[in-house]
Amino acid sequence: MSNLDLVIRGGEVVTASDRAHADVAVRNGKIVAVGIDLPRGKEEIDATGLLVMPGGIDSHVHLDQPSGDGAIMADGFETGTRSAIVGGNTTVIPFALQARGSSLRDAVAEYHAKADGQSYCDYGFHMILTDPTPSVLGQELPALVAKGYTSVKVFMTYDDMVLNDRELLEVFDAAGECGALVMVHCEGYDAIRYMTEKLEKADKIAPYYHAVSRPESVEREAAHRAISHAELTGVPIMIVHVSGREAMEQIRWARNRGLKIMGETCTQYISLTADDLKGLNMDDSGSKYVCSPPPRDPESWAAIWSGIQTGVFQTFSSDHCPFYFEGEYGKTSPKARTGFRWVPNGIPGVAVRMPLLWSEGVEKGRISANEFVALTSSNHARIYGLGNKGSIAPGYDADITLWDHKRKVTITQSLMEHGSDYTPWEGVEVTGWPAMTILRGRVVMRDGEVLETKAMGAFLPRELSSEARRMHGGPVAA
Ligand code: DUC
Ligand code: ZN
Ligand code: ZN
Repeated sequence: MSNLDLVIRGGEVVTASDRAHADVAVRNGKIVAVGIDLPRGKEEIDATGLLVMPGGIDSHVHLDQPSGDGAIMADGFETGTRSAIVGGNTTVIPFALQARGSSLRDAVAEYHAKADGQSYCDYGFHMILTDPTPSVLGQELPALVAKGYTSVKVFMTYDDMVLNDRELLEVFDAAGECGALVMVHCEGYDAIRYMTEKLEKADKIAPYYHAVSRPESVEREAAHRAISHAELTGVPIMIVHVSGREAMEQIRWARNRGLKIMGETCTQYISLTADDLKGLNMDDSGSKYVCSPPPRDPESWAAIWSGIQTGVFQTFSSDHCPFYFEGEYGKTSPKARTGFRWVPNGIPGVAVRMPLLWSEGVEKGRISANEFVALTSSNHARIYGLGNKGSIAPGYDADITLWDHKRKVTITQSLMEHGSDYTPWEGVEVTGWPAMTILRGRVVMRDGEVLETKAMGAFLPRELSSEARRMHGGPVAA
């Protein structure tokens, strides 16, 4: 009797550094061998003609996150993670949001209750910090970091989340003390408010004006401010969802000065434009594309590609932030129809992140397959402290995507398995699609069909960011 649970045979293994025809053997959910002519397993998968890659890790998704203005997210853990595995992902990291006046600990506990038993893939939690009181920064944050919630997001905009400069500095400092990695949403609150009010006075309230209200200069200014605060406190930060040249160049500038700044970009910034927000004749359908920062233009796509190719961006995420288009709580709710200010910010994209990056990146010769793996999996594991994930080698979790790099697919809502009632990429044709998703040695998705594996997804307490520690020239924490 074989002592191997599973052998994936005949495929081409691609990691962030290597590419070779080899078999992969799995026992007890772990990869135990990568080699030629491995012994038979209890289960065998023929991967001939497919690429065998680490399962995608999407370190930026929002599931079941409350929003202040009455909008309700279209995905909880069940549908959001179904959509994730359909897109070739095996781990997601969503956000536990601290509401002002509440404790961070409670936010994390409540989020566990939402996730428990509902997830098709593995998951960790980032925390969103909106109320940095002395006890939150001095006691709750270090205690939670020690328990594996090792990253925290802060916002430079939104009424119910914005932190002022003093607060940002205090969070950076506290994070540096306990080793948390800070993710920063860089858009300037006052500039957006000023623009929004000005546009509203001129009766420019259609969804398109969302993009006009937060131009690249608003993102660039905030990115520069966040970078300066990181320099002052000596703490590494990750600037998330960078949309175009301006903020990208700030990160490049900072890194050239030796500052510890990481960068993330997302699917929408290589594939959507602000013109998509116009919809048909400025009708509400443009709200399907409202997200923050907004998508820009093809010149920005080129700038983002240059940032990807030169290592300014280490991670490529979806920023899956799903809302309904129709109905009472989404993008065309009665309130949202009164002006772009009330359209919920976010779009669903966890299922299309890998196919769109492959199609636009590898297929078009902009990046290698190895870089694809780094951008969609390995770098997320390294930066966010998932030591057992993100590669195909003995000892790693057997989280694997069998990738059909020749398959052409037209993206359509019925393939997405998410809770939203639309996809912003409806009708877009891609080359490259996941044929199978394997979570810790078990097939969870085959040819678009989700197998009955709900509740298999496990919570992942995370280590401190090895990348942040490397950039810091030693431990972030003592
Ligand atoms: N920030 C995000 O990270 N996601 C969606 C909306 C936002 O402002
Ligand atoms: Zn954000
Ligand atoms: Zn986000």
